[in-house]
Amino acid sequence: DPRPIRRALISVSDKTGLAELGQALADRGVELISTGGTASALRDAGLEVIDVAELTGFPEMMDGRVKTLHPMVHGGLLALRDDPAHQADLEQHRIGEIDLLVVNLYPFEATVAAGADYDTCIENIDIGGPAMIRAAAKNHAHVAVVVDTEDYDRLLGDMDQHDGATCAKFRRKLAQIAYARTAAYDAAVSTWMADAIGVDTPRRRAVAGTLAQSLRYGENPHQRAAFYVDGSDRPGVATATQHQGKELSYNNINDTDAAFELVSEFAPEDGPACAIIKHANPCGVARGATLREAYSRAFDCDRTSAFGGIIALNQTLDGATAEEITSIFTEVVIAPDADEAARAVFAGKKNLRLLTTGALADPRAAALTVRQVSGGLLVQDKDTGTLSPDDLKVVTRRAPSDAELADLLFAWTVAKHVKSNAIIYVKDGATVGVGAGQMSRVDSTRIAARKAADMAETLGLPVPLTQGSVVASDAFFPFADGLVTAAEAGATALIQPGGSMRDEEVIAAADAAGLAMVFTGMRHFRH
Ligand code: 93A
Repeated sequence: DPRPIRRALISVSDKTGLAELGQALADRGVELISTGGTASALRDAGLEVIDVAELTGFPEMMDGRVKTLHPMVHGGLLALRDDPAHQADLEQHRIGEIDLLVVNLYPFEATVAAGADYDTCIENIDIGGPAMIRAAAKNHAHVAVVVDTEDYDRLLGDMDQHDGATCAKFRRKLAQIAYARTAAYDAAVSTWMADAIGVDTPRRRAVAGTLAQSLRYGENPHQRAAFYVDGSDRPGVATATQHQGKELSYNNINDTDAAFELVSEFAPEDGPACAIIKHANPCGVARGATLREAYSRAFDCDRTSAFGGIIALNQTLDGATAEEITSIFTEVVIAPDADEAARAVFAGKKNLRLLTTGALADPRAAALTVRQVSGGLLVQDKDTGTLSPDDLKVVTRRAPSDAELADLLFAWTVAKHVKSNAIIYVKDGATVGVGAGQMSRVDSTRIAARKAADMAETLGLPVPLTQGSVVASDAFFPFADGLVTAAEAGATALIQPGGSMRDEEVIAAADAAGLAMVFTGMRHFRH
């Protein structure tokens, strides 16, 4: 059912390709109607344009808040062309049909991203644009709606294929894209407002996103993929600046997010810290006297896995650290900033992506995590749980020493970012063994200890670094076996939520091995 295009309403904030589109439509005999800025731009290009104000009989008013909200516009968009009653209404009120709507909205997302103040963001919420888009999309049986400058050529192509008309299939596709745009737009407004006023319940948040990047493929090459952003201006992989290297892949984005979220737990003023991520799990996390030392210590947790990893740093990347990083292959480095020396070092490594975020993420800021299941979405609060020493309950005869306590809290923080079952051995502010994603907790405990033993061999150490370490477990030990394994590996202290039916048994095993153990009363599952 091709529909001819005789009249078009064009109202665009982004004037990219506007003159060319206007010209192409005029060449095809289409009458153009436009709002203020769009009309001037078209006139500047030498085209004839009817002002919306002329159509509606009302001037644009209230700083442009009311321009197109009028029956002359909405009647022209919504009238069914094959319904005699609708046609009678058009005639009675002298409303002309509008066959094509071209709108792109006030740049709300870009305004938020630029750090604009509250009132400026509010003023950039487009009302008339989405109203027209939704009207035209609803009436896609008769009206074509274009919301993206990238679709101008496709529109003209379709018109040329159909003698100046558009085909039903194309209009349906355009309508679907239009609703995706208005849904994402309102979700961005809601997300921004929730951030601005501190709404912290998953039940009152909108979930949608704007396409930021078409990805070459998904987790695997046979899966198509795309990256959507939610309009939030938080520091992170979605808002970072990429300075060099290829486009990020699906897996890169996922891993870089995990790396940056983890390293953001370590405030810069508490000293340098580094996290190295592989397959969304940390294979090394460490503090250091310098950033370079933090990186080296993180690297020494599991040198094998660190190859081809993602590195996140909690301070400005400097030249010495950059130099150290380039000694092996790394996919992505993300940091709040990178100094000139660091950028110069990386400039020679064309495949290495460098991302800067301006600041660390706030690990305590309320946010949502969304996961898809067949037929739905699971939405929950982000895990922002944090502990202070006062929250800990010592359950063993021996209490942890100050040094053990510092390492226990470090290990607990890392555990939050490791897939369950998570077991983390830590010594002197560095992970020395990470057991992740196993179906049984005792296996994670064994794997982490074995990896530490392997590293001791690589590093030529007389004993594995788990000797004299502390251990964190993201959830309670259901049996004593995991704890016994950790004690055999040389752990001296343990942190875990507690709450198992067999807590008494586990505590007794800890006492028998001379371990200090604290309960957090909080769990950090991450599946
Ligand atoms: O302030 S609005 O929500 N009120 C309206 O009635 C309205 N109609 C179109 N903004 C409105 N628009 C938007 O104006 C369009 O979505 C477009 O982004 C912009 C184009 O304005 P101009 O042609 O003056 O540059």
